[in-house]
Amino acid sequence: MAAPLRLISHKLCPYVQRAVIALSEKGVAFERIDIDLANKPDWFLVISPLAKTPVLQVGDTAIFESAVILEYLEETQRKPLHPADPLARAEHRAWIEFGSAVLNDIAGFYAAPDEATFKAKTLQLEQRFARLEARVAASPWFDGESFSLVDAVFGPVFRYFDVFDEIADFGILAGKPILARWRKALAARPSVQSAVSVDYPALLRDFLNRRNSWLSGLQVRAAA
Ligand SMILES: N[C@@H](CCC(=O)N[C@@H](CS)C(=O)NCC(=O)O)C(=O)O
Repeated sequence: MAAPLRLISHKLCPYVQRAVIALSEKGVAFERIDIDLANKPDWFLVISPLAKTPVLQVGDTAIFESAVILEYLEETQRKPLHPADPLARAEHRAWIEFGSAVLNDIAGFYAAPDEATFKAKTLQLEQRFARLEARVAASPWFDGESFSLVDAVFGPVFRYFDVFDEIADFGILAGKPILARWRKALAARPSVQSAVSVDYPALLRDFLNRRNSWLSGLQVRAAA
């Protein structure tokens, strides 16, 4: 019998979400345990060498780093989410890395302490998405008819913008019709929707408020 899978998670973490989406697309049963990253449990620090979510526990083995978790699931579970062709697969892995770089930029955007840094991060994000717009040629998914791991990575990326858009239009995704279509398709995908709980927007708003960043100030003013 296969070892049971437990995903150590956090309610907002986009890296967790990509693993949850892959598990759900593959129809794999797993137990999700959400922890408080502001108050990490001792048992989590014992199993997680980098003290970050996600961690996939497979029996007694703890696999950390979301990209590694995705590859492990790809190798052990049915319904491939990577292309079969090695070159296409390598390119998908590269765009998964790109997705992680975008997540770092998003963290820089919401944590920017002052207007100058905020504007620089906004521009950087706009340029990243312009690059992505030039690559996404297919429909409805990143590479056409088959939902892939790249789609699993960008579902959580676009989800941030559902909350950012309530604060203001920062112009980051403006004039990018291919990304607009892709974002819409991803938001309607059941695996993407169910990777977070219904309180995700409220939790994200609260998280952003507590950053005390330039964006936090804009959010407070937008809500007033
Ligand atoms: N490269 C890691 C990034 C994971 C990551 O940054 N997780 C965040 C939450 S989304 C975390 O656990 N942060 C806690 C901390 O840094 O203390 C991956 O792909 O799994």
